Amino acid sequence: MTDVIDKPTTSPISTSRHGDVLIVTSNNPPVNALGAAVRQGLVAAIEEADGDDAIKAVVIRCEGQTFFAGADISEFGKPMVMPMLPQVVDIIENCTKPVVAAIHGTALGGGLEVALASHYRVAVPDAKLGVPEVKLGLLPGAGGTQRLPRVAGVQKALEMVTSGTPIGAKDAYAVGLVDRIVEGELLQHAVAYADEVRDIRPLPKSSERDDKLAEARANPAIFDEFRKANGRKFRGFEAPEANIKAVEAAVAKPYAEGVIDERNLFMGLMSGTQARAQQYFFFAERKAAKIDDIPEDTQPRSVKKVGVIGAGTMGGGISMNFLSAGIPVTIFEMNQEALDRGTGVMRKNYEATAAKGRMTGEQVEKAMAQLTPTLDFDALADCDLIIEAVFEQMDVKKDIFTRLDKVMKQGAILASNTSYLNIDEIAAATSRPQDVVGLHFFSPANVMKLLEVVRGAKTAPDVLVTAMQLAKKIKKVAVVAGVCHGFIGNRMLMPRQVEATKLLLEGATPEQVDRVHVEFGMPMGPFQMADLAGVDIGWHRDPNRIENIRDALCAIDRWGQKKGAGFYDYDEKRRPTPSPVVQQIIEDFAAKQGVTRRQIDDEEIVERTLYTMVNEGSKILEEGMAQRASDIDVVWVYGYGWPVYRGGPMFWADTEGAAKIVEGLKRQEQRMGSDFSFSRLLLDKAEKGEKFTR
Ligand code: T1G
Repeated sequence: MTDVIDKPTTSPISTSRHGDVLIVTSNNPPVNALGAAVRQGLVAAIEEADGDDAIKAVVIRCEGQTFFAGADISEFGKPMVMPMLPQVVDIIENCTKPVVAAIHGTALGGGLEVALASHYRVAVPDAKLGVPEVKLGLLPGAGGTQRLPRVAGVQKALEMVTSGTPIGAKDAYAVGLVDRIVEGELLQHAVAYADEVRDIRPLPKSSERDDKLAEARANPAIFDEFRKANGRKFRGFEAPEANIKAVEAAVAKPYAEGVIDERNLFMGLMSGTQARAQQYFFFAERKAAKIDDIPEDTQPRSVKKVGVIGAGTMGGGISMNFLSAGIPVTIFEMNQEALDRGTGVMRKNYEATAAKGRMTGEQVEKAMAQLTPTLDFDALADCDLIIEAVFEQMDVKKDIFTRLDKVMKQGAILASNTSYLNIDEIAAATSRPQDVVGLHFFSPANVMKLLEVVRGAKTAPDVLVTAMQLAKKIKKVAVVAGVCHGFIGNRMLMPRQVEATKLLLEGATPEQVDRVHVEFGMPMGPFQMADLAGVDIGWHRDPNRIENIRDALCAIDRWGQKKGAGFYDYDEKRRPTPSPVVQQIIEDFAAKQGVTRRQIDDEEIVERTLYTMVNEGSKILEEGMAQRASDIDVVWVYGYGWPVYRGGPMFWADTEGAAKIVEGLKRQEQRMGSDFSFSRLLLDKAEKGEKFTR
């Protein structure tokens, strides 16, 4: 029998020489994640450097789109393969030759920790450096929480580890995180820098630096001040506090002890549900971009010019997404006054962004210069994509699509921003249903990241691929939804609203229902949300026709925050207080309907509003209205602020367990009456003890 010869496994790490500089190159697409083979290769390279007197310095660099973008997240939860990253970075730092990290793309997480353990860092101007572990429910677990404050200072370190937001090379250079910004050929400059430093400076091991800790040592209040300033943002999350504690340890203890605290805090987070939820969500968000039944090589249509019909809040917000991405927009309205108002709001929004320093005045002008307002419907004819954003009335939409069918060039994509109407019915008003798709933006459209791409029965594959690609270009997270009332998000919102309103009649108060949701982790509860969005949305406008609590509120001008009163009363700073008027309206309604009010516990509110959402999500899955359970979670995290540390409704359902959810719903079934019916899929999962999301 022939010997079994191990296939030579090519390491993603290779070394080469440039004079007496050892160049260590990682080639591990797509993002040079620090998987086991990369870690092993880095250790071997440092050993090579240490073991060869002819080598005077080392450069660590990466091929492809980016410097190391962190640990390999797909390894999490699997058996550990040595060497672990903390050991690797210590080996780099203890290399007897100076090590220069050559940074391009995004040096993130473990990638930045490799750079921090290197003695010097050079970067190209558009490089970004960050520690996004907190977004995965973690903290930098390879010395990052101990080295970063020593190199960049405590305040900057706190901001970076708790936000997870990368900083640019210039900002990094300003705080000492990057030693030199180099234009042009990065490797050449990095080698030149290695030549410069090898003899002139002692090796500044970042783990031994203390100069930037002094201020925090003198003012330990910096940590509690930071906690206070960010309390709201971190509410419910475990990882930000653990990150702060790790940086506190860096200030209070020697490196060798602080790094043990870091390890313990890291392991504590890694074993928790929040980290699992947030790591699940990292992949869920990326999976949503894939359409399972469309070949990967389907070519998108070219979209060089977008037309928007309607310059209202939605039309304006939608237009801004494309203008900000450098795509010209022609915006159509029925009259000059509406057109001027709409474009004025867009300019105001841009100027507000510029005032916050997130845009320059020049960028505002550039964006607005690509906007062509028009009253001439035919001016839309040469657009590659049209997005209709007029009010939610089917006959109005059908009329517009019939007109578009006559005017638009062949191959143009015709989209509706409808939030729940039937796309197939709209498509049937044209001779080109294959070109019709739903693009459901969430308000405010220029801010909210979620985009539901509603797939009609006849929507062509390349239209869908174009929509998904455009979404990425305008920085949206797109999820494909089927044609049903409310698609994915709003469809799950309905049972929540129905039960929440019934709970008011039966004895709960708006503030109790909202509190349960806010304590759960939602940014606001159903009634706070109604007051923010407008209680009058969908109201029939007849103050004499009062059939439910909302009608009663609208009839007396309680349309929500915009009127200073809705389910709550609001002061001039829009701070809410419970309203006796509303309470009386609720009690009158209950009396009229013969409902006996009773004490309602928080558990019932969870079961009747959150469990029913899971039930609806399960129906969406069994009807094929969403490709996968994780897509539903992406919709709810990005569209409604579901706490990402709970993964999303379906991931959360798995942590609760389908059986427990079915049990809770059975307890409430009677009270919910005909408004409720069980999802067969949910019952099935409960019976078999199966999960939705993994
Ligand atoms: N591990 C594994 N796979 C990753 C990955 C990672 N770190 N980052 C990206 N991918 C995959 C991703 O799933 C996708 O796969 C493909 O690469 C392209 O990603 C010890 C513990 C780098 C800014 O959190 O932020 O270090 O879908 O679509 O838009 O302290 O990816 O093609 O199959 O996002 O150009 C910390 C996460 C890890 C960075 C590029 N690092 N990645 O964005 O591409 S924890 C992160 C990103 C850690 C240490 C700790 C982005 C990107 P597929 P993509 P992109």
